[in-house]
Amino acid sequence: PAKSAGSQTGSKQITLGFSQVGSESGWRAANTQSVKQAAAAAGIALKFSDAQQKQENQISAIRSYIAQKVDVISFSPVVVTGWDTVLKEAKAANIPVILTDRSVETSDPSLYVTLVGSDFEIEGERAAHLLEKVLAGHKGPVKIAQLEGTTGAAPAIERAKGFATIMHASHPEWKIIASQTGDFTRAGGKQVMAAFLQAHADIDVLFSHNDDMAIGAIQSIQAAGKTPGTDIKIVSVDGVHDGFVAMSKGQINAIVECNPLLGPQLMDAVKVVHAGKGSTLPRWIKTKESDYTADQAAAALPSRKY
Ligand code: GYE
Repeated sequence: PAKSAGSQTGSKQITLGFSQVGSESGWRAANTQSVKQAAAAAGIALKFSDAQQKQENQISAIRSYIAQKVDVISFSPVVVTGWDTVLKEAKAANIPVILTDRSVETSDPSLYVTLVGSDFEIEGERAAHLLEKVLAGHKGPVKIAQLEGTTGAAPAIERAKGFATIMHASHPEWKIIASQTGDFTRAGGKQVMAAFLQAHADIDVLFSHNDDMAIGAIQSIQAAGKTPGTDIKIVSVDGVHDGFVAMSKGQINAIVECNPLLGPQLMDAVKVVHAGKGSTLPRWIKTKESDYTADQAAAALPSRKY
């Protein structure tokens, strides 16, 4: 029989079932592309489905991968809770699970092998430290509005937590006066920011859990007759292309980079797990990330990879 692309001598091609969160943001688009490209490059047969930010869709995708007897399952869990039942089904079928991007809360650590993704709590702390730089020289109270990611999602919970830790430890003058989810989308960011601006005349800072919501919020800030980046300082997370464009225009003041290009590390982990060596992997495979302020944006833009 003909050998499939990328397979080692005599070994059968690995099939990976991947359940993506959705298509909510520029980050997600880059992540999806990275997973597809890395699977092709590694000669791994990829079954891919988009859950449109709905947990029930992810659960059915995982069940269908179990029924199809894929070799490995990977998914980026939309929220942290509610996975034990389906993960136990995968375990019973002897199909190893690798989490990517986002983590789950579970009382049974044997239900997944490893997580390939970022440390979102540290990202929240980095956002607070970037805000310290952005506010350098500012005197007096700072009123902060926060656009949260999808409710119950690891990056929303942990970015808020990391930011609050630094705020409570070092900044009695900072206060979060409004905080709501914009579901990680531009439309959500725009709509929620418009409501924030109606309710509060005096917002100094927007902390947005991703660039897309910040970009949506910029439209509402402009519509309210204010200048984003000047009248309201903005710090966001991701570092997608359009975020960098907004930052190079001074509309976003600083961005915490969150790397979506997880495909190659995921495929490496898939191969190790498939070879039965999953126990040699760390429980958490992290990615390298940087911080950027508006003065660095124009120079960094041409070399951005997503
Ligand atoms: O920051 C956001 C996306 O889970 C890290 O999800 C990811 C987040 C990312 O929608 O843009």
